[in-house]
Amino acid sequence: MSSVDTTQAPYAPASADGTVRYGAPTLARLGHVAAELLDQAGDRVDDPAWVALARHAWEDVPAEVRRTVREFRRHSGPDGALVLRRLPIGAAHLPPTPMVKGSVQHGPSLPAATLLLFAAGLGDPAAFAAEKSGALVQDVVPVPGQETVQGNVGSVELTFHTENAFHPHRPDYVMLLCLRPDHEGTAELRTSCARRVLPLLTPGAREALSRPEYVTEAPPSFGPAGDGTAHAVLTGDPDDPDWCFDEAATKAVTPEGRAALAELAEVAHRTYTGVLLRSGDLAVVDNRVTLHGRSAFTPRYDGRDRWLQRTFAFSDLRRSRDHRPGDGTVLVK
Ligand SMILES: O=C(O)CCC(=O)C(=O)O
Ligand SMILES: [Fe+2]
Repeated sequence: MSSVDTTQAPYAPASADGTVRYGAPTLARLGHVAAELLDQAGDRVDDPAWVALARHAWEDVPAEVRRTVREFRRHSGPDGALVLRRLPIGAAHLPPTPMVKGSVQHGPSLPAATLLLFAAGLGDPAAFAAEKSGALVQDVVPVPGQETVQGNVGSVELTFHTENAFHPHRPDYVMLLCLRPDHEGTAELRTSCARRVLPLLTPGAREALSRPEYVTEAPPSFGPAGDGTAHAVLTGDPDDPDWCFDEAATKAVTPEGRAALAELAEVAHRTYTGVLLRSGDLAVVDNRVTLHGRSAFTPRYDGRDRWLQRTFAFSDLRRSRDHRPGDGTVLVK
């Protein structure tokens, strides 16, 4: 007779493609909680009072959804990412896709309410002053003239990265909520998890990646280049390490390190998971163990382009307290 080890039970009712689809009653109750939260909003998404209401409202979210998130926090699974399909975000009533750099969601909306709810489930939301003015809900949209930028304003392939890899208080989770897919429906969010990639690396590469022989530059918006303190790509338990790597910004300072990064990038490109996000799909990336990127796509700048909204969640906000004046949600350095 087989026994069930509940400590190894699936962390979510994920289907074969690693995504979660709740039944209609659960989605309706979740939508009701988000709509009620929206009803209580003031005029700003970033109002600490609304963030507090979202935290309280998380307790009213259906238990099935809270359980998925709780289990994901404990262990983010072999892919280190979660995709919750078709959340109710009022997709029929969306304004045109924004087209400017630095665009953020200032006014409360159903998607913003949904992101703040899930941020509360994962920890607490916060953002960086140097990025999209520190707004908690940021637009990820293609911007005319920025096509080739290695950032979320671009539309060429966005290479694999740990979000804010250069920062000591990078987010634990990156949430990306799709409001509108790209015209052709081909833009895929790509994720590559250390738990999948590391077993495919040579022992020599794993060892080199564990030595502090890499430097990751901050983007210019974060102020003058720092001293480029060397860091390791892999840290923690060698059997299940964290990794920190940005294909476009992390450089090795030794020849062994360069070879290890090349091997890592090659395996990541060969084995990643691609997800086509549709309206209402929420991707949650465990930024400690999973890199993300995006395929190229063709924007039309007609108000119907791809539109994601992004919120970062921190599982222990206290750790960044000295970066957040007044215990607010904005990290200023
Ligand atoms: O556009 C995407 O799917 C991902 C963009 C991204 O990496 C980000 O906004 O952090
Ligand atoms: Fe990113």
